[in-house]
Amino acid sequence: MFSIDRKDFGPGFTFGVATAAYQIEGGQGDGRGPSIWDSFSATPGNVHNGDTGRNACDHYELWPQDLDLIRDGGFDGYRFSFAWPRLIPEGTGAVNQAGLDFYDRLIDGMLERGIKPYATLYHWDLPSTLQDRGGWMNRDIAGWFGDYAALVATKFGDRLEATATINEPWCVAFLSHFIGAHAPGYRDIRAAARAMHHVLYAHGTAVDALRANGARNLGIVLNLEKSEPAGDAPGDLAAANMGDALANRWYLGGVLKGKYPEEVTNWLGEHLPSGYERDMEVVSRPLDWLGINYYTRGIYKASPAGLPQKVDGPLERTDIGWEIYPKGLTDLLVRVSNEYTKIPLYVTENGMAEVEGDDDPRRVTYYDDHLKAVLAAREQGADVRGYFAWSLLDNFEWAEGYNKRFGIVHVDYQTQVRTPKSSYRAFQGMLHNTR
Ligand code: IFM
Repeated sequence: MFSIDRKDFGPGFTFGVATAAYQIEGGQGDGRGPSIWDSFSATPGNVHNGDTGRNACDHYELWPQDLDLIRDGGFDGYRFSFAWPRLIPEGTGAVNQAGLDFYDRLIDGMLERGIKPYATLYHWDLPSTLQDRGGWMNRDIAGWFGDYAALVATKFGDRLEATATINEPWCVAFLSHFIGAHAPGYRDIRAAARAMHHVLYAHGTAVDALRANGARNLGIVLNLEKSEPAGDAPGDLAAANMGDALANRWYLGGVLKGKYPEEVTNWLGEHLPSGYERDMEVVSRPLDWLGINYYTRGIYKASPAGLPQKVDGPLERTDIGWEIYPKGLTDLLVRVSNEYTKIPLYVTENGMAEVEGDDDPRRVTYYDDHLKAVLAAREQGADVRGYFAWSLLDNFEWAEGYNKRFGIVHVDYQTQVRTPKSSYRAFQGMLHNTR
């Protein structure tokens, strides 16, 4: 059980769970087009055990029982993502009616159960045909993404509580085009520089398209880390500063102030799209809320290669190796509130990977401590309006395949049987009958 109570958060605070389309849906036979994660995961060596999202949690068929779990847990909201290739199989042009029908059923199913739909347009499953045209490296993606956003706004906007454009642009750009760990798996500074700008230019373009077509309550979801130096050496301090600029300030500064950090523009230099400055007004379109995904901190030391190097810290870790550091969440929420924006903040993801099992006491403690960290941030003036646990279900954890489990509900991937874990029961105990 948690040590805190729903009442501690006051009336109107939203509790929810989060998932993403490619990680849970399966359902590839309805005319959905291929995505970059289908080809990336089919390429030997990219994903643990050769796992793919082909079947995942079969949420495409089993969504009614998944929504029942959300309702029965007492959650107010469900943060889900639309699969772009399910709605527009080639990325642009023809729309897939079966895809529209699926999200109609899903959204209506939420509303019938009293669950508020929090949508994300892009959680990493780019239509493969758009990758063939350069994907996030091609400036035209802003227009392609804007058209897709307009479709979502037109078909579903009146039923959505809130809509985010992009989930975790750092992952879309840097992790996928510079580090190469996620689809499309590039390791190239020019590819990264272009993706880093175009993902935010596409975000702003989508905000315009969503608003023009009647969607309301618009935001973006950033994954932020608490960047800290390994020691007091000037090199470590500089490394932590650059780590912070790359992970946090590029996105916070771009979206909320229309300005990228100079350390990063200097480093990227000629690789950035020329004239990117002219796009910054679009990049920084006013938003209604900001989503923050928080998992851990980053500890940096100077590296001879020039770029900051992450090192392991001494704290207890989750099953994926990330340090458990609730204070980092408080610090980040307060920092964003003090330095960047007064729009409402939401913790749109927080959670931990844990070894398989239905009894997950470490996860109960993790959630309890991070919920207390949210309360501490609110006491220090951060306007945090909601908290979404990652994730409702064990699911396809990208390059880790099905090996890492983040769910508050266990999934047996052979039978697709769902079993609530102790952490689900802890939320249920706190939330039940209070919606
Ligand atoms: O599973 C991911 C999710 O898709 C994005 N945020 C982090 C989670 C855990 O790695």
